[in-house]
Amino acid sequence: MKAWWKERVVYQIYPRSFYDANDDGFGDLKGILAKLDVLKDLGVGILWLSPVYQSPQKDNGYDIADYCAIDPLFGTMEDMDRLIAEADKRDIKLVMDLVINHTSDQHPWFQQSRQRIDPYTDYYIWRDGENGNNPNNWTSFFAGDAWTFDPVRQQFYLHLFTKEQPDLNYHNPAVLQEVKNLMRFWLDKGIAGFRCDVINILFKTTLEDGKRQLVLKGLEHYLSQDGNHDILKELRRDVLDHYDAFTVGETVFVTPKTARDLCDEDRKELDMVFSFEHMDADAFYIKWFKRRFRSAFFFRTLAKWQTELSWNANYFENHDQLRSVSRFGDDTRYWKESATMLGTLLLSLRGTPFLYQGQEIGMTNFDIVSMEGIQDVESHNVYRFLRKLHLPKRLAWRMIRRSSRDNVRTPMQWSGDPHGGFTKGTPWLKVNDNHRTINVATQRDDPDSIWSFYQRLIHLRNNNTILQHGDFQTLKLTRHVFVFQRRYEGQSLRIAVNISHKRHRIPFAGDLLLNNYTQPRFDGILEPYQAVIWKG
Ligand code: ISL
Repeated sequence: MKAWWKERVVYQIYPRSFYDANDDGFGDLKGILAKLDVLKDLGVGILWLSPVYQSPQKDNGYDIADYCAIDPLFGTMEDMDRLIAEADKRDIKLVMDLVINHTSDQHPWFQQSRQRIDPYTDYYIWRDGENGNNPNNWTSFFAGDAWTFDPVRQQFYLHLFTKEQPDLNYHNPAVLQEVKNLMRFWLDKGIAGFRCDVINILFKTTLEDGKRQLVLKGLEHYLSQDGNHDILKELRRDVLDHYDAFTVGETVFVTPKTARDLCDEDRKELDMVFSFEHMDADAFYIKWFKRRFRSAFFFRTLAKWQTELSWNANYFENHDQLRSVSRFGDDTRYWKESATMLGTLLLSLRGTPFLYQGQEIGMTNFDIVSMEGIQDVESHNVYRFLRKLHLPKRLAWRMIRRSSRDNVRTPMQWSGDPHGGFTKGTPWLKVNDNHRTINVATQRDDPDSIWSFYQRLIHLRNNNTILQHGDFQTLKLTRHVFVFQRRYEGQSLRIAVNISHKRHRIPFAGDLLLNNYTQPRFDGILEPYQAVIWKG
């Protein structure tokens, strides 16, 4: 099936860090509006906005207090309507974040639920504890207990994330009706679909104790349960099928098998899912407190998912992960080469490519120097947890520095001006000092920049049916080199990338369609971090 969402490149916007039009230090909807032409010029066809709904912002909007209102931090509903209309004029589709595993504790549903006001009494997961203890041993994704006692209701409620994010109760059919209504509200406004937050953990089959393990106790009782599949099928049947909408699920701990169960065409649940396995390529070594990138694992995992799923949601970065050029590339000596190599790989895999803001200029991890500079609620929770385990401050900070989501949330670097041209006020999170050299303004003027390379790359993908629809075959996969082929209707393209500092010789050659070095013909030598695409 040739759906529109297979042919376009998605660009994720993290609104609070994108562009600040009113100089209060936070990015906003008017800021996105102001930059639409730049995005159009880059060539992206779908924008995914991280949450802009009304929220106390405990988890930067992933704690929603009103699904049908815009948070004043980001603007008004009028701004949103205008953004939808202006994007549409430019043939750009807008996708919103759908966060329905939990709400904010400030949501009126929760406020009424804690007072046992019907029909909200059972909208959340409430239980008595025994002798003042938690109802079970489950732990939260953000470290610590998954239960908090509410003094008003005199019961515990479940929260798989922060305590300000109570989990909804999908054993109550009224909750799913609410979800359908809010989805229709946005689809009727003209949005084109949803990125569905932690969408495979909605249904808690039982509340029994979880297996004994260090992290995430309880997972087996709520991960990709049958009840979850039923919910997704119902949303598809009753809502999504009535619109030309698409969904991408953020699905934690999926394997190719469980992913297929969620997004195979005949299952009618989600259109595609984000998997996480390739993100394990730089496993954390406690002994050295160092990240080590296993490039062969990275390539092998990508190839495995390419082969095992008919369609993937491909990404190397998002608002929860580290900057890919710092993580999988070399953000100093081969900064430009590795950023463009990763871009080439991402956009030539089979599936819908997702870029995260700043990736197109090679933004790097943050340069924050202490815990005081960190905003991410997860980092603070984990830090507290590590300190409780008596880890010395210096080591705990080192762990946070290497993993904090703030690495990727520093404001977008628009120019070499103060605060990277992101705001004239005080930014909510410090802008990386390297904005003086790494920024959009400089790169858009330079045909040899990462931004200009991405523009050519996106243009190529937007206009090439082989890259959009072709099948995938690995031709060569070593620790440093990945060569694969895409074929469509009797034509094929070959792609080769080198993810190392060394030169490599491979038994291929051809006239190049795209190259992040300068030679017009490929003679089989791959320079450090070189990426090439040729017909063959
Ligand atoms: O971010 C993670 C690790 O650093 C993941 O465990 C993450 O919490 C998980 O992928 C779920 O993420 C999503 O839901 C969270 C929110 O904080 C994230 O920003 C969102 O992407 C709760 O809504």
